[in-house]
Amino acid sequence: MYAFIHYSLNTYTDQEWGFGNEDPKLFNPSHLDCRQWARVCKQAGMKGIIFTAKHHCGFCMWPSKYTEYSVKNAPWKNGQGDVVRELAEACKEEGLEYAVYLSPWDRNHPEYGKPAYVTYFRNQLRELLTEYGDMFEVWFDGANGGDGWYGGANETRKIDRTTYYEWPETYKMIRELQPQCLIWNDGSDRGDLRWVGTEAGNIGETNWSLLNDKGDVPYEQLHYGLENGNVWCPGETNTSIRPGWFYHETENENVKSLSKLMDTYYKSVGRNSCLLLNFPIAPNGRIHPTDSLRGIAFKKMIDEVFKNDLTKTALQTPLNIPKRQEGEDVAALEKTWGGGRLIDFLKPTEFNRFVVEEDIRYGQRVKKFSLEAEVDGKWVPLKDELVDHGDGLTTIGHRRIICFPNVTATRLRFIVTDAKCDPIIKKVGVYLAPDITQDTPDAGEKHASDYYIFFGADKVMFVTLNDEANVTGFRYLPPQESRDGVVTHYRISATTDWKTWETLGEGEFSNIVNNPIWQTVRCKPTRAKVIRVDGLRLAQGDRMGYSDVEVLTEK
Ligand code: FUL
Repeated sequence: MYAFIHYSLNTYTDQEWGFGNEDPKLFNPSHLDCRQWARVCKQAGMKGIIFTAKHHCGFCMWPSKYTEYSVKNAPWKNGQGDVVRELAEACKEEGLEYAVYLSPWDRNHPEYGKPAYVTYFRNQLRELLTEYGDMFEVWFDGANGGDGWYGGANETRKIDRTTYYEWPETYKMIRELQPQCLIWNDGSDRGDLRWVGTEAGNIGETNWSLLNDKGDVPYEQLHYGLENGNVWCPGETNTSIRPGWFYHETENENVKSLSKLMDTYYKSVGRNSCLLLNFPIAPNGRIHPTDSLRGIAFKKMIDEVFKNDLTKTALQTPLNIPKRQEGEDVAALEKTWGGGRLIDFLKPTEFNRFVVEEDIRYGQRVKKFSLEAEVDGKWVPLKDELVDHGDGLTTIGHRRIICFPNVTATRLRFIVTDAKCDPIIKKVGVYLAPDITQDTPDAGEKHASDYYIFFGADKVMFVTLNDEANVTGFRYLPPQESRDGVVTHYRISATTDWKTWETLGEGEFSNIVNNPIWQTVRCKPTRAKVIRVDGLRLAQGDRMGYSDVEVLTEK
């Protein structure tokens, strides 16, 4: 597990994607404290931090010599500050690793879309790679919504993701300057690890750490890997502790609950991937207390679940000893347990978690396994309760955690039933996770619609209020199942008489495709009986859709 930190001008404009024309003067935190970030992340069990040195708006959190759009033109520390440096130092002090997110899409830069920008981007990356010590990873986000400020041009610039950034050149520079640094890239050129196709915090229960080195990577491959891929490219599950990546005061009640975070843990770390958990920074320059307390409670709960390995006092018998294969380290093989184990607890024992690890120095081999508990003399098959289909007992890799309801059994039988070649199991563990008794409920990401909603055309939705009211905003929850009908660009207007319409807002729901959460548009109080939503652009399809809407009114 390692942490993401999202912090930029967006923090001060309540946005998820800045347009590139936001004023650097907005950056003036009263209590910016990177040591607080590092302390919180460490106590939350994170081994390192990846920081948004530059997000899509182009504002640099370090005083890059290649642009004026940076902290050097902000009032914070009279333009003398450098957030990247403060964080790199804080990480060192806390014994954490440090890394940066550098957005290739730059909505501020006048040359974006032209070759000159690629040189600029590489120069910035060189600064980051050479002036701040070792980085464990560099994150190149692939998002690109096209439009932006671009130095005042205010236009849409499309790039060819496969050629524009000239990634091979950039990779070469990274390998030379920091050979240990991992490259994360959801663009066309394969990085060292992969996005998992969603920002919701889960990867496929079947999860191969392989991809092919060439070609497009569709959602299925991002999420499940590729069984017979030819390069090692493990998944990194990224998600935020709040609905959004940046801080929004309106989400203070929506910090993920402990149960939700544990679910995320099982569906990421427990499925052979790393977990990259985001903590947004609040406008004062610190992690909000709700987020830090929740993060720390999360780590405590993980420790609690895995405190007592019940196999320690059990008798274990190997069920299949692997045959030696040419080129394999015999000493290592002899320490392994082969294709299965019989675990005898010697007395009825209660448990609900099974952990198994392959020695991935020898690759990922296991395709399928079974798990049975001996209850009252009968073998009962167990299955992963976190999967919707099948038993979920497919692939292992670095670590697999299987969750099931409490069972009391004397023996447990784990058998590899299908593998690419002889399995090399490094470790198994059995645990009894406590119930989560004190938990804050996930504060209502669902909202019951109580409006009369109808469509005037494929991309025009009307929301009728029961009574005329002073409307102060509108909220939209996009379809959750697919990108079909997801509104990316909107216009919202209101009327009391179906004749005169007042525009309440027009703009973009940024990052709505990858992170389909509630979107909020605020407006000055406006008398209304009917709200009209125009889906000016959809992510996919021709008819706009929604999961839910909410009209905010003056109390
Ligand atoms: C996405 C970006 O567009 C979001 O703003 C965020 O940075 C997330 C981690 O990646 O693709």
